[in-house]
Amino acid sequence: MGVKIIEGSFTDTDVTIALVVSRWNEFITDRLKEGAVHALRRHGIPEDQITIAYCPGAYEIPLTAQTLIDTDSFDGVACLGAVIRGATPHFDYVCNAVNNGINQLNLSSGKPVTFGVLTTDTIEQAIERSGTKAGNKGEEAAVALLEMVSLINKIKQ
Ligand code: INI
Repeated sequence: MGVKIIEGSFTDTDVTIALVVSRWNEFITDRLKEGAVHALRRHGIPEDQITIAYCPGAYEIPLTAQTLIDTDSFDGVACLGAVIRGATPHFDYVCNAVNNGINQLNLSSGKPVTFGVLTTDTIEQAIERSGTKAGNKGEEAAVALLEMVSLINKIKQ
């Protein structure tokens, strides 16, 4: 009798995925979206199983994601946004709201909602994390979502 291990795989292509993409700092969030779609395609997810919902800013991401989840049409949601620090505390309020909102939604809905929201001090840091020297956080959020969808399904089986 061995240890029973449950882990997600990346081979299940029969999944429906939603991406929430905020338009603020669109130069960055468009790259996150491209990274996410590219990763899903490379994992064999057909395009007609991917839905993209655009919202104004990162603050609006949690409600958009919650509304998508409530339709029961998606196995999980990847949230993509970019909050870049300015001269006022606004940054902290937006970061707290999007972080708390996504965190709560994960737990209350029981469906995976992944966090591909950049929270950076500078535009350069955001560029580095959206497809240049520090990878692409949109891609990471999409791959983490596939793993989580598979893991949650396996645990429930
Ligand atoms: N929204 C972002 O997604 N990123 C930002 O950097 C940002 N800044 O810096 O203000 C931002 N603000 C808008 C916010 O998300 C809401 O859309 C707005 O407050 C209306 O509710």
